[in-house]
Amino acid sequence: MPIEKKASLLITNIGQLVTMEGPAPRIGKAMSDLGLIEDAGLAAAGEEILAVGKSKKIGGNTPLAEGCTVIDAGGKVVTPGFVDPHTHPVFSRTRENEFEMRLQGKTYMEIANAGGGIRSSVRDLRETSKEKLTKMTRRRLDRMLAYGITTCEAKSGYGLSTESEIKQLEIIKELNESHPIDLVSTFLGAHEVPDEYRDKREEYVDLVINEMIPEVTKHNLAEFSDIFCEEGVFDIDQSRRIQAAAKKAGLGLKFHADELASTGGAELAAELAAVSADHLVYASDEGIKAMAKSGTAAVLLPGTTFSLAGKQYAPARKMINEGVVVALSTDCNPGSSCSESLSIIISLAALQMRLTAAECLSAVTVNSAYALNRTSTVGQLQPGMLADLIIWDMNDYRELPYHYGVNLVDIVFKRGKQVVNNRLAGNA
Ligand code: IZC
Ligand code: ZN
Repeated sequence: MPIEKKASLLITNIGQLVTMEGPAPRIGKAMSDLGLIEDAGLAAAGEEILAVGKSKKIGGNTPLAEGCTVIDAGGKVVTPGFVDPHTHPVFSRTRENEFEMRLQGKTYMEIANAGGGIRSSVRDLRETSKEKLTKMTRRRLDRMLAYGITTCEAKSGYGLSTESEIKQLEIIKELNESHPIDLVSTFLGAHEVPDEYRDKREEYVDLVINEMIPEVTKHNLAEFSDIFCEEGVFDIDQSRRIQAAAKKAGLGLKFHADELASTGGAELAAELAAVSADHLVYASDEGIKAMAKSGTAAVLLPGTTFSLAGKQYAPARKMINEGVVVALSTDCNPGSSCSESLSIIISLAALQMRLTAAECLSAVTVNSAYALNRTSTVGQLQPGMLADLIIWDMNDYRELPYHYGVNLVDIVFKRGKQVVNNRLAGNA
């Protein structure tokens, strides 16, 4: 078949090309289908993929533009760039002090109720300059990119006043424009009740609804609205009020649901047709069934359970059996999951939730793109989609969960441009 556009990037001799061609999202058994092409090639023109197929065909048929980057992948694995659908990357101080307190027996909620937790990050963020926060966040995004994350959701939620929430969302906007990673912005004004509203919690709910949501949408600073719907934070009625208002204002919905206790968060997310409900460690059977019906993605965060030294992980197999769209994320944040690596999350999902390597790959590409309303541009390597891809230092994709705790990403392309080269000397 003749190809009209000229390639600016040509990769040949790919041992396993994970295209994820097929349905988006992947449900049930389809999660195991990677659209795998062996001995493959891939061509891109500018920001977009031009063609994928057998190495000989792509290498032989593709007209090359002047200065085209040509790479021999040496039989290695290529996958779509990872899509991380749940992160809190804009924060100031890290909270390793709380990690130590937990090792000594305190729980996440005990620390939060004593004034630590999210509220301590709020105090820090409010007194840190925008410039310093931008610089700190940029370093975290650099690390994510080095681990192959090319699209990432980013939440506010450490401001908890109109002004400081806007400050965070403006940082996300600025970094979306200046950093290679594409950021998807989420307003999380209902992350916690800040210090100054502890004895008038309903007034804080009113502030989120009547002032923050209108201000955020007026300036077009977010695509989604999220809430920490949890015992002792925002209850089901408050969550319904806030998210119904956000939906009315045109925002897509996400939930922190059933993370530490079963409160009916999954059911509420399904009722309001949320795009995703996240955590879900204690989601009820009814909640899981309701999410399958409403098409609400389950974004699972095993790094959080791991980092909180929890014993119970989200019931991923049950969700897959029930037909829920399952995605995975780092939950990168200073309190409960301080990591920029989706690779370690994949190992945890395999070992603790019994996902296969193929299911994990679906969960960090096509299904996580679905959890961000991005299936038309990312998560699959198909002609016309963004040339976001990872060349791995591995010959079989199943090495991904198995070879853990190290970065096996070799080269990352974002929108057709090489943005990371971790290649070890002697591996070229
Ligand atoms: O800063 O503790 N669970 N939000 C909900 C978090 C954890 C982040 C934090
Ligand atoms: Zn979170």
